[in-house]
This record gives sequence, structure tokens and C-alpha cells, in this order.
Amino acid sequence: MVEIDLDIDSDNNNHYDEPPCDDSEDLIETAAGWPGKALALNELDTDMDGVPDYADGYDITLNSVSQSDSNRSKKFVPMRLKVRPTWLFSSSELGDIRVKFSSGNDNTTVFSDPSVITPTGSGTSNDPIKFTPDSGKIRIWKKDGNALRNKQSVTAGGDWVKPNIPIKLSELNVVTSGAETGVCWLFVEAVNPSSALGDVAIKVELVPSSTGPLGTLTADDQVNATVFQVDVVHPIGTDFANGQTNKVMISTKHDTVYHTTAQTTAADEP
Ligand SMILES: [Ca+2]
Ligand SMILES: [Ca+2]
Ligand SMILES: [Ca+2]
Repeated sequence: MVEIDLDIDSDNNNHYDEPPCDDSEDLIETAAGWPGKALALNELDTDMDGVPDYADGYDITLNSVSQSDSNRSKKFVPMRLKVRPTWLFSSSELGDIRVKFSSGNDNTTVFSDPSVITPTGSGTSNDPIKFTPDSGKIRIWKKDGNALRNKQSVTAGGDWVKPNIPIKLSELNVVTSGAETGVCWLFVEAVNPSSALGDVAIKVELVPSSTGPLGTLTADDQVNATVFQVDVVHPIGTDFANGQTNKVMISTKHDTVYHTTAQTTAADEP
């Protein structure tokens, strides 16, 4: 019996680190009414070039400028794919096993194509340029967000884990020796907000092949996630009065200085 296991930080205590993939995550990965992994929309502008992170860091040209470089986006959330038992397969057979990602939710468009970014606006202050991603909530990549990525499918030599097509584990950099044999580490990027808790249902299945190592074996697994959007605010002087209470400002700029001189709580704390 061959199993396929997809795991993510379903109990939301590992942030952007690799999850332990233990039972406490596995047991709630598709629990109804739960968010699954909470994903933050990748909409900041890490390199401050006016192009949001979800349209940056890979080989796409926007405003006549190539966005292909490293350190153009925040990190993504790691997700682990594992096939077992691996002793059944040689290293080359393990690499030849094929899997397919698809939506486990008929009511929502889960996957977004990184090739599709639609600019609108004239670039004036009244009509700033906006970059709209393809519909769908997430992308799965085989590289992290701070790495330079290629938007082509992994089946064409790129880094995007395209849904609904068979993909060889060798194309997902499967580990073929040591303790992590059979493991592929993937990365999830959020590009559009969820409309319901847990509506990002990421399903993976083995693709049977009469000529491949699996034969007619099939198996599948699923993890759920929710994309949360935090509105970016640009406070101006009239937003906060000195000593004002009952207003909270959350900074979205972690890397550069961002502060207000107004006191926003009665306790005089910023
Ligand atoms: Ca699992
Ligand atoms: Ca966890
Ligand atoms: Ca940018």
C-alpha cells in the first residue's frame, strides 16, 4: 500500500518555518469550520519598486521592467509532500512517480497562474497602476518567495507547480537518500483573499501509470488553508488626535521605519 501525505502548518504555530508534520497538524488539516493554515496575502512591496510582491521576483515584465531577481518578495509557507513507503522504490523509480495537484473545493478557484498579471491605470496619483493577479487564491512553487523564480510549469523547467497535470517527483526535487527520502518541500504563496474559512483546499493524488513504478496504485491527501487580507493603512494627521483612544494602528512595514508621532492610546503607548 503506497501512501501520499501532504502536510502544512495546519495548527498555525510554525509561521513561515518548516512544520513538524506531526499528528496535531495531520488530524486537523481538513477539519470543517477551521481555517487550516492561515496565509497572509503576499501584497507588500519588498523592494519598493511599485510592483507588489505577488507580481515580483520572477520572469515577468511589467511597466517594461523585468521583475526577475531574488529578494523581491516575502517568504512563502512551506508545505511537505511525502510518498511512502520509500523502500518499495529505487531512487529513479521514486523520481518517476507522478502526482497531480487539484482543487478539493468545487466552489472556489484555488490556483492562480503567475503568468497572468493584468496592469490597469495610467500611473498618475489619481489613477495609480494596479496589478491584478489571475483569479484563484494561491500558487504553489518549488522555490521560496525570496528566491528568483521561473513562472513556467515545473514540467517545462520552471518553478511553478501547475495544477491539474501529472508532475514527476523528480521535477519537484524529491529527496532520494537519507531521513527525508520521498519528501518534496514546496512553497505556498497567497495572491487573493479567501471568501470562506478553509476554502483553499489543496488536493494531491498519485497518478497511476501502466508503465510507471506505481502501476494502478492510487492515493490522495488534502490540506486546507485560508487567505487573510490585512488592509494597508496610510494614516494622516487627522486620523489620530494626540492622546486619542480606541484606535489601533498596525504597521505593515517590518523592514523599514514606520511610525506616527501621534499618541494613539490613553497610556501614551504607540
Ligand atoms: Ca497530511
Ligand atoms: Ca504546526
Ligand atoms: Ca516590488
